[in-house]
Amino acid sequence: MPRLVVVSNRVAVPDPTGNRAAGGLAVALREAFEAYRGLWFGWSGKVAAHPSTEPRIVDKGQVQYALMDLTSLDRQEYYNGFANRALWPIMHYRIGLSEFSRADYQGYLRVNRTFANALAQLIRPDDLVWVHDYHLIPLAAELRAAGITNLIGYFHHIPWPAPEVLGALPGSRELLRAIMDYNLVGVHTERDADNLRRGLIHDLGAIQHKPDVVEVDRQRTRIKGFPIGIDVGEFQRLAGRSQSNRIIRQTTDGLGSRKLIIGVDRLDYSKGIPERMEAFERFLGTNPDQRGRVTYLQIAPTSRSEVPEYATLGRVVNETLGRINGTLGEPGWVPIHYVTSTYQRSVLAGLYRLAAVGLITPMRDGMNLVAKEYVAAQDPADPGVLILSKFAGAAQQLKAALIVNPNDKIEVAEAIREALQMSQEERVSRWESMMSVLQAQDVSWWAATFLKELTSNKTRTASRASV
Ligand code: GDG
Repeated sequence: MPRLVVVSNRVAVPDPTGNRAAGGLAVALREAFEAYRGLWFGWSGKVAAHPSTEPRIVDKGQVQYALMDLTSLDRQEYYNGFANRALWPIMHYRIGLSEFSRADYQGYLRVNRTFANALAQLIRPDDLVWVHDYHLIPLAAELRAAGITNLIGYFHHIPWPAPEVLGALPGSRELLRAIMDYNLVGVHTERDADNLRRGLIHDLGAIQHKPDVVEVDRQRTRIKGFPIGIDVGEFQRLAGRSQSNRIIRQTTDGLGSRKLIIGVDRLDYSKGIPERMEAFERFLGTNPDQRGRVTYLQIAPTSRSEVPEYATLGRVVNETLGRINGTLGEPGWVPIHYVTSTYQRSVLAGLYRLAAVGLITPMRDGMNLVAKEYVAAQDPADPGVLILSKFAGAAQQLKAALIVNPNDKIEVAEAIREALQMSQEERVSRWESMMSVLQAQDVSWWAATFLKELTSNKTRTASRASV
């Protein structure tokens, strides 16, 4: 069995008590690491004045963690700068928010090169290398330059935009060129895969072979949709026993007979939080009988606070929230509860289950795991209703949700009314249909399918034909 080498911007090392990390990627890779023995390489999250060019190795049973520190300039240019201020907005179709700086781009390339050179020393001939996310697009090209010929896969966790959008970013052709150094590229949806293939054809003159294989300068790569899933059983279990939790009991008592609408998102402009609050305001305006009978809880852990656009978003959310609660609230009833703390997964699962409506309306999202977690956490006999943006990758799978355009506040407001009035029979039928998708394509399926495709002969023979 080959060893699995995972590379991601941040590495989730289990805490000293041995508890397994609960972060998204850690959960997603848990079973893959159990199947393969592995190494997980990436940024420690720490900044040092003179970081070592060799990783710090932490051994935890099946998995070895290889941690690199960054300088504060690296963090500024690579992470806050190019990855989060230039690439993230472009990938989410927000050209106007994208701040390109050549210095940041150079920093991004520099960190990718440093990581590749350090990682190249650790890679063994049969290792399977799996790189994650937009921070590390040039990593394979740098690994190839360092002489690594192993199979290397890349999974892109956020949307891949249409070529006309990506083309607005200086350096986008180089990023596309760097994609070709992977043997397999995974995105969440066929729409994203098609955007990437079209970009390669349009900007690099790639030739398309089979529907999912493209070739540039006699080098081939396969690009496909692999929708990420969740650990369905985990959320069912956590939600099922959540009633004993203090926060869940207090929330239940506080609600009384009121219905709960829930939104859970990192505080990020791609998630459509102010727009969603305004849609809820519209719902209350057009359904005055609902005032005092429904509460919207928005959990929004603060994220990327060193990036100016996120600070601006924080202010916009506070203003929108203040205005709505100020104008529509009453003594004894606050329309929107807004919290920026992070909750334990067990609490989150309990809150999902309490909520009659999951209101998940990103302006763009690669997949959106919250939508899936909300569905998995429901009581099978009396499930809530998912309202889901058509611009979340999850909408391609969860077709039994109420699918909305988050730009259309009237449509979202009407979906809220429809969800609150929906019969139990219809709720159960929609929920069952969504659960069957979640169970068929859960997180183990996702990792296993990607890795199987990466190791398959098909990929091997179709890739790097010229090398
Ligand atoms: C990126 C892509 C893609 C949130 N609040 C708390 C908390 N969370 C957890 C959720 C969920 C995760 O964070 C968020 O995942 P999403 O998928 O919704 O969004 P991103 O963070 O933007 O993730 C996205 C994903 O990568 C995977 O490929 O789906 O499109 O943007 O799991 O539960 N967890 C805890 N407390 C919180 O307060 N414990």
